[in-house]
Amino acid sequence: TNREQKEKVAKLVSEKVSKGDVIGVGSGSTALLALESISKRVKEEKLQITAIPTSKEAALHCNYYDIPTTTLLESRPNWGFDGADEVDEKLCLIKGRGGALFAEKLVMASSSKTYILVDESKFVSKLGEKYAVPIEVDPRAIHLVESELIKNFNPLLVKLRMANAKDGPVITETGNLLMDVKFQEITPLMEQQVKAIPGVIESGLFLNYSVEILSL
Ligand code: DER
Repeated sequence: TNREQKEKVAKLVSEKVSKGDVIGVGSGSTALLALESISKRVKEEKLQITAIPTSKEAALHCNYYDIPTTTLLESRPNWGFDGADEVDEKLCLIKGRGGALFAEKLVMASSSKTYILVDESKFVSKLGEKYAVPIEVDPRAIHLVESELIKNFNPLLVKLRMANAKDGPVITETGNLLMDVKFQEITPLMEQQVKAIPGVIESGLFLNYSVEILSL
C-alpha cells in the first residue's frame, strides 16, 4: 500500500541522521512519516539532533516527537528532507500544495542537500502536467501579478486559493495569498521570471536545488 511505501522511504531518511545534525524538516504527509521514523531513531540512539521546521505544522510535529527546533536566524541545516508534488527527470520540482513553499525553499536553499521523498505518483515527464504551480503573492499585488502572468506566459488558469476552514482566501504563514497557476509549459528560466514580477514573494517552482530523490 501507499503507506508501506511511504514508510520504506521514511526509514531510508532516518538512516541519514548523524549525532548533532541540524536538519531541515519539510511539510506535508510524506515528510511527517520521515520525521516519525527519525524521531524513533533519535530516541533509541540518543542522537541529539535539532530541526529547522518549514511550517507551523512541521514545528508542531517536531514538538510532538520531542525534537528540539531552531530557526534559520540562529542556525543553518546540514541537510534536509521534504516532499514534492511533481518531480521530472531533471530533478526539477513543483512544491507548495501544502502552502509552505516560502519556508520550504528558504530551508532547501540553505541546505547542502535535500532528500526529496516521493512515491511514483509524483514523477512526471513534463513538469506541470498534473499540478498547478502555487505562487505566493502580497495581497496588494494580486491584480498586477495576474495580469503580468497572463501577459508573459498566457497560462491556462490563474486561481486565487480559497480557504476551506475560513471564509475568503488562504492566508500563508508570511501573511500573503496564494495563486495556483496552470502553465502551458514550464521552462528553465521561469522560476526567476515569475519571482521578478513585483509582489511575488515566492513560487512553487524549485528548478535548480541540490536534491536527491528517495523514491519507492
Ligand atoms: O506542499 C509541499 O511542498 C509538500 O511537500 C507537498 O508537495 C508534498 O506533500 P505530500 O508528501 O503530502 O504529498
